[in-house]
This record gives sequence, structure tokens and C-alpha cells, in this order.
Amino acid sequence: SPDLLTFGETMALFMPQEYRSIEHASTLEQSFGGAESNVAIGAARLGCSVGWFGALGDDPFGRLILKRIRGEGVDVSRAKLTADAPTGMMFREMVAGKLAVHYFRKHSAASRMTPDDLDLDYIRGCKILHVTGITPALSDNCRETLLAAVKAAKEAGVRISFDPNLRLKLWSIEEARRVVLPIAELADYFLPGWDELRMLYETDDFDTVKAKLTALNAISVIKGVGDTTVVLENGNAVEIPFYPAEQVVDTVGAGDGFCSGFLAGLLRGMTPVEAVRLGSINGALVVQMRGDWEALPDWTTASRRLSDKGWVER
Ligand code: KDG
Repeated sequence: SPDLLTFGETMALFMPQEYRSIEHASTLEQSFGGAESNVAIGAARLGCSVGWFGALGDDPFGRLILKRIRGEGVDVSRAKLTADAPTGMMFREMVAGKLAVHYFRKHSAASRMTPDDLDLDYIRGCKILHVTGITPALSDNCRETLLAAVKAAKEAGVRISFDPNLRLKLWSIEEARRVVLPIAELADYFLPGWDELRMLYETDDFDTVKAKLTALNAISVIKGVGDTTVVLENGNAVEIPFYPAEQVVDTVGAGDGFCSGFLAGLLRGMTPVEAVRLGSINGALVVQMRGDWEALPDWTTASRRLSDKGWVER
């Protein structure tokens, strides 16, 4: 089994080349994205042993996605292409300066995943299982699948990493709260954004949230508390400033990029605080190119930034 394992829905992604509105675009650029495969790609680029699985349609999009993720050095041996349902799709555009995402993923291949699709021995053999709150939002059977995977992993002593990744286009905040908070209780690493915590706990007060998180068994890493990330371990909070991005082109994927750097850092033996620095570099680099994962750095680039030696341009 790989050291880091993750699974979920990866979709074909289409966006206007100039990143304008779809109604006024004549061509759409093709890529793909999925929170979990973004994390897998990011950690693989940083030299970790990583696996991703999920169900894709046996169609050109599913085949393209599988080949590209495999091409990043991620183990996709447990992923499957199915003739029963299509690969999900998403479209992204900028309308009046605001990002809009349109999903076409209902009844997709991924939404039909069931616990029978899990290779439990493969899951039990990894070091960290990373899951997100998107999967349980897809369908009841996806929620059961996620819970079965987490249960098997936990029983085998695998550490659980959890990013709530709230997608209010997929479910209401009330539904999300009911499912996400119990999963957070099972996590060893809980990786929410500050905005998400405010919605989950219905408060803007940091100390109230801090008390809630301290009651969990996890190391919590809160992304975006102002321009910082806060690591909360045994009630102790450490603030780490964001690594500055030279330019911001597409913010989607920043959170996943962050998680991939953080988890890769842990697997490389870093402390949580050091791993957050690597996560922050990943987040700052991935937003500088269109797409969710394209601009994620390899280990040479990231470690150069980490040791702050700057760039040798020529
Ligand atoms: O975090 C980026 C993801 O949101 C994007 O790749 C699409 O996985 C996705 C989703 O379900 O929103």
C-alpha cells in the first residue's frame, strides 16, 4: 500500500481560456479536478508514495483522468472505470469578477461508489488516509463508503486526515454539520478553513471554536485565519503566516494544495508546524496558474522555497 491514500470524485473540468464567462467564450480549455486527486498529485510531486482511487465513467474523460493521475506517479490500481455511469463534469467561469462553478455530477460514476468498492487490506496498509467532506455529500452510499474506509483504517492504526471541504451546492449546512462533525471526531488531522469552522460551529468567535477543536482528538490546522494558518495541538495555538503568492490567477485548489504539502511534510518527518510551511508554499504556488493542481511544485522547487534560498533564475 502507498503511505498516503485518498479517494473521491474527480471530474472533467472545462473553463474558458481567458477565464471569462462561458456565455461569451468560444472555446473551453479542458482539465480535470477533484479535491482528493489534487491532494494526491501534490503529495506525489513532493516525493511521497501516494494512492488515489475513485470510480470514473468508462468514457474519454474517465480514461484521460486515470492516465493523467497515473502519470503523476500516483498508484491508481484500485480506481475503476465503469460503463454504468458517466464521469462527472464541472465548468468554471468568471462572471463579473466572481468565480462560478457549475457541476454536472448527479448520478456520476463516483456518486455510485459503495463499500463493496473498497479494498480494505489496501486501506489498512497505508500510513495516512485522507478524506474530504465532498464524498459524503455525493450520495448516501458514498457516505457509507467513506465511513467504512475510515473505520477500517482506524482499526488498523492508520492516521485519518480530514478536510471538511464544504460544498453548499451539494448539501445544506445543516446536513453537512450532521455528517462532518462526527467525522472530525475520528480524525487525527483536521484541516478546515476558518470560513468553514464559522459555518460549522455557527460563531465568529475564535476562542469558542478553539475550545470545540481542543475537545477533538485531532491536531487541527485552520487555514485562513486572516493571512495565517493556525495549528492547534493540545489546546496550544501556533500562527504561521501565509507564504506570499507572487500573483493570483485561480484560487481553486489552494486548500487542496495546502493539504498535500502538509501531509507530505508529515510523511517526510516534519513537525506539524514545519509541515504547515510546506503546505503554505504549495498553496501559494498552485494559485498562480489556472487549474486545480497544474502549478503544484516538485520537491526541488518546494524545498528551495522552504529553505528560503531564493531562485537561481539563470
Ligand atoms: O478543492 C477543489 C475542488 O473543489 C475541485 O477540484 C472540485 O472536487 C471538487 C468539488 O467537488 O468541488
